[in-house]
Amino acid sequence: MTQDLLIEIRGPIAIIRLSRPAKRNALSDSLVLEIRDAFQSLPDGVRAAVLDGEGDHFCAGLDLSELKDRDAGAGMLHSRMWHAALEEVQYGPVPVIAALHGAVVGGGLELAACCHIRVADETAFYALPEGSRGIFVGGGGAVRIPRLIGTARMTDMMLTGRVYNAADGEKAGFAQYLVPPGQATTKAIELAERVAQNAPLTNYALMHALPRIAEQPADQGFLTEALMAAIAQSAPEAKERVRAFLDGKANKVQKG
Ligand code: 1HE
Repeated sequence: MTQDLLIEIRGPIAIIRLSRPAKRNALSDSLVLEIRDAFQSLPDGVRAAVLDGEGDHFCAGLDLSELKDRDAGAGMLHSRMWHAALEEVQYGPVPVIAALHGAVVGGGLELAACCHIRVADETAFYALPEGSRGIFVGGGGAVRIPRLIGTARMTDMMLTGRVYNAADGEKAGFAQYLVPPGQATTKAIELAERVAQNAPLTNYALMHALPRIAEQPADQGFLTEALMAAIAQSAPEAKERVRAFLDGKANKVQKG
């Protein structure tokens, strides 16, 4: 095991940092497994996580130096290993906010896509160089990226090598927040602190039920929604929060 992933626990927030800047945080097999392990073993009190990258770039994608000499069977198992690791991020214990800057490319974009919120600073750029390297996405990107930006945009990126800058990337749907250079992690932590205050069951529903409902036919989705709503509202924490509002003790929604 290497030390290419740094984990800092700040109260209810875990800050998880890709820390291989000399290789632009390229994702070696060992780093992918470290990410899996980190999300599998977050301490109990953690309620939200921030994922960012050290140096000038979030992540340069798959470590291409490990790609050589892999046959078809090994290639399939390698892709499945990525799937298993990134599922731990998407369907792990807490919402994850990605703080993006510089290159968010290839497998780095696949990693960002499995997070629940993406904050990008104005240096961020998005690309899928797999197309020009003669390979394909293998870290869940074929499933997750079209859900962010649409199949047509992803096809164009891979066929033509198109690179989206931060502003166009936000419009296309890569990131929900765009901030000045160097501010992505600060903004992501601020959002994580808000997320950490939610009832855990609400966060669970958003992470685990919402994406499944989105994949279900409408009649099944309505039923799943009703079941999840009933479970969430029956938790003592939900009752306390609703009571606090009715008693005038909770915040009103403020105009945006
Ligand atoms: C790497 C990698 C890497 C950098 N694997 N070593 N991803 C790509 O095709 C993107 C490849 N990388 C780049 O296009 C650029 O490196 C960046 C735009 C990200 C950054 O540029 P720059 O000028 O800051 O850095 P650099 O000089 O290109 O790279 C610095 C070092 O990092 C250099 O090594 P050095 O030993 O010569 O110092 C690079 O070789 C190394 N490096 N990126 C290995 N990706 C689950 S399937 C997913 C499939 C994919 O992700 S394919 C897309 C792979």
